[in-house]
Amino acid sequence: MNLNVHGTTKMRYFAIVVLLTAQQGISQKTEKEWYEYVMKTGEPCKSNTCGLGDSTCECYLTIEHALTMIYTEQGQQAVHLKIENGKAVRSDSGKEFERSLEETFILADGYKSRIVIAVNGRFPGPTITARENQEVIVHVRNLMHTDSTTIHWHGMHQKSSPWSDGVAFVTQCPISPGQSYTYKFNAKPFGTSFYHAHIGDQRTMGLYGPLIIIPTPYQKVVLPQEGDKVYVAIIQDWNHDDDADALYQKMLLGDFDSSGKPFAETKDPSGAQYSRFKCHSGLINGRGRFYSSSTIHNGVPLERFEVEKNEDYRFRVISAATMYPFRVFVGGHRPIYILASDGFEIDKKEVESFIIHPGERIDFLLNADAKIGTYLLVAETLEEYSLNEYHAAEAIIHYKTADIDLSPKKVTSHTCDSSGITCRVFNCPFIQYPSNENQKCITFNDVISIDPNSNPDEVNSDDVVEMFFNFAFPGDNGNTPGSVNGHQFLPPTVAAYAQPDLVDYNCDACNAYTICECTYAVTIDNDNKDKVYQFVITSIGGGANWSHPVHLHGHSFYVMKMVFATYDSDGQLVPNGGQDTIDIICPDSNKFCSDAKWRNESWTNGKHPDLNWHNPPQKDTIIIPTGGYVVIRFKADNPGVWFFHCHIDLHNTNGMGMIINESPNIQPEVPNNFPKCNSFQNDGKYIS
Ligand SMILES: *[C@@H]1O[C@H](CO)[C@@H](O)[C@H](O)[C@H]1NC(C)=O
Ligand SMILES: *[C@@H]1O[C@H](CO)[C@@H](O)[C@H](O)[C@H]1NC(C)=O
Ligand SMILES: [Cu+2]
Repeated sequence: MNLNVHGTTKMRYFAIVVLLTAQQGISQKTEKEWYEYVMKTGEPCKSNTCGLGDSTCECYLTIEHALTMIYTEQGQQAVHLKIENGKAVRSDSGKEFERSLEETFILADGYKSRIVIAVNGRFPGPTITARENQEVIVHVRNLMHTDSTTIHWHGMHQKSSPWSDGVAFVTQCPISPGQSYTYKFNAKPFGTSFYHAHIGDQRTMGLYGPLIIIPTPYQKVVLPQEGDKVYVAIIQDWNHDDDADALYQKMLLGDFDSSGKPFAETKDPSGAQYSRFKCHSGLINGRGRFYSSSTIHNGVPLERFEVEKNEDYRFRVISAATMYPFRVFVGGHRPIYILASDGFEIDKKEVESFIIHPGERIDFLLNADAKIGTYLLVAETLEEYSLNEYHAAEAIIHYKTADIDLSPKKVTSHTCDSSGITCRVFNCPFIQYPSNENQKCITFNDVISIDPNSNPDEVNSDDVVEMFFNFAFPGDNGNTPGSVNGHQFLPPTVAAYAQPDLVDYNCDACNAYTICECTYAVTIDNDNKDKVYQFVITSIGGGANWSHPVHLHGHSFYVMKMVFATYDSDGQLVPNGGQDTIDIICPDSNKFCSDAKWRNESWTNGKHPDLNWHNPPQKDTIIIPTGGYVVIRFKADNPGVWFFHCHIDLHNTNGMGMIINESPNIQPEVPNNFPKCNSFQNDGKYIS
């Protein structure tokens, strides 16, 4: 270019160069540079997005394998870490690291170097914080070598974007190794949510992270919602030994020690069973301590929450667990106050502790009113196990002005004596603790919604469609797969939403008397009337004995009623005391309960006489207590193909899930060029 000929050209050129320079570092980065940039900073989203007044929230997630207890510095040999006095130090020289660096280490429970899936080099993944109604854009890059992946945005309704729900083979094809995919969805509803892998058992490997949606400023909500008085604690049950597929095999076949002795399965305090998945330790925000006995731990540095005396804090607790429910309490602090569940605000409830099941989120308020010092936030599994073990996730709550104890002793739970205050425990999967324990269960029947987005009138209709779904392990000896109404879920081999014609939904071979494997789907709202649906979700019959946290995609539902089995005064399940002998009939003699009905015919079509119409709470994941049932309602106003499944990862992969195909005639078209997957088989023939 001859810059001397036209002065104006030169000026314009100059202006463009200045503009480019000013924006360098923000909008001029290539996609690859953005992925690298957010890995370095630890903040997953572009800095000029996600704020108040921004219309979008744009983030980058890199998924790759990583090892725990290893530190790698650019251009240097990797260093193995060991634990000393509540710190992670170099195992060769014992040298300590700066705290800010130590905080980025992937430690898990410090037991040995075990493989995990990291997001942006972190475990768990970084928190994405968006604002209600923002368009969330998340670029996901899969750098794992052998595994494909997808990410589900747990709690988001995905209205008008059902293909962005992230369920492998239901709403999309998996993202293959080396490939990237961009999710786009509206941030709704507000509250505490999370993102996690939705293929196989990858969540078990650590592919999860918090997703927080801040309400718009005009919403009437309980504060704080953001800032330095809000903390996030994401919980997981941790196993040392293996990767997710090995854990699945062990659930099926048994888990044996080197002498050939099988590990015992554990039970909850009521006698309900858990499947074979050994919880070696619990993690909060990726950190936990391994207890080699009931009192001796290995001192792994825990997540730290700093508090100031007499200030109130909101803790957003998320369960990313694979299997176990956790009972959460704060040492030295009682009561705590429940503020929200699954993102929905509820009337403040005073409790000693609460129970959180896989897939649930519970916000609580802590008043930091104890003597200044170091305390523990504790989440103990509900398991009953041998006296010389302890399965709990812990994090430090530290009063800023106090000296810190980096390796505090285990905290035993509060005493619940009859002279003092009975311990109120929120969200038990059973109706009562043994009567001598002085602990009282508060359930979702006792909760009042105060969420500004709740409107139970929308499900108060005389024209209700009622359906029964039994989540259980029914079957004959040797063949008792996880199933819904006796259907073990067979995932499609294509992206079902985008390629409905290539999915074999035929379940004709299944009936009330058989257990079978097929792609179980039920169509709702076929005539596009936004009808009200009432689901009666049960865990009854011969395949009961486990409680299941059931999650519905695409909706939040109103919890109209939770009904439990029969328990004796010691809080033990009574044999044959399930609701299939009380409110419900299973017509099949096998007790598969795939075709359940109300015993009292006048209850059919949504006429259960005892539903909760007093501001029922809204949720998207609810525990179905063994032998019991839960009645939920929602309005079918969100066309899409929604997965409906047990949120225990290993139960889900075993087949305890199904598809709700909502308003198929008006489902929105996928975007142009939406990735489709080809099956190697077409019309029953292999393509060659
Ligand atoms: C369920 O538990 C009861 C009582 O503990 C037991 O008798 C029954 O065999 C169990 N059923 C299954 C399917 O494990
Ligand atoms: C059936 O339910 C109705 C409505 O709750 C009740 O009035 C009636 O007594 C019940 N019938 C029986 C046989 O329990
Ligand atoms: Cu389950």
